[in-house]
Amino acid sequence: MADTQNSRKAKHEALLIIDVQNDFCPGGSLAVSEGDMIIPVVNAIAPDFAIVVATKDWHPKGHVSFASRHGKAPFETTELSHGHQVLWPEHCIQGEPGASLHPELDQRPVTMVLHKGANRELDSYSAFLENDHATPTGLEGYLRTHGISRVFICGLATDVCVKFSALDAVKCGFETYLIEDACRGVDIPEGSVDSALHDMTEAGVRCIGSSDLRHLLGV
Ligand code: VGL
Ligand code: ZN
Repeated sequence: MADTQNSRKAKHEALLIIDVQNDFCPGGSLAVSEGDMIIPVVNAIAPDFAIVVATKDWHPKGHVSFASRHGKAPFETTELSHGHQVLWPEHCIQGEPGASLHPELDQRPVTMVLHKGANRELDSYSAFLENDHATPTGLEGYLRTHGISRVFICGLATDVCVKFSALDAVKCGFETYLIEDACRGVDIPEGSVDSALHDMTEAGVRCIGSSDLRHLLGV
């Protein structure tokens, strides 16, 4: 393990672990294929960072993103006042087991847990801004307070919350890296993961593998 007292930790870099929750892992209500396979990778890299944020999708019952609320089927879409909304199976309901971080995720290196999507009428894919693209979660301020200039992103799902978090990280001015082998996607419709990787790269996100990390961090 790298989390011995004298191991060096990256000081100006933060790790964002997006939504590694039971509902997004096999057996969960919105399971991402192989979602749990990223957990050993995340556990291995997190101790290299002094600042580690774990986000949780955290919806009240009857959330606006739930297909059941609209009498529609999961993965259909609807228009809301602030834009287009994909409708999901009910997932990550506040306080329920599906919303817990996966039990195999090592929470010891985590310095902040951020709950998002708690507004019943507004979804929040990004860890930085809710889906009105205006309401901040406070994460930018937390990272700036700690002198962070580079963020490394991993978690679930590549084509939803990971993608929007990475795009907003770039917009906030952070040098932004996606750790590809520490992410998995929903991929509905098929091809969504590839197009998400394309969009992120276009926006300036650097896609790396976990084996590149220690060299980049200089730890
Ligand atoms: C997510 C769909 C709905 C995610 C959250 O964490 O990627 N996906 N809510
Ligand atoms: Zn959600």
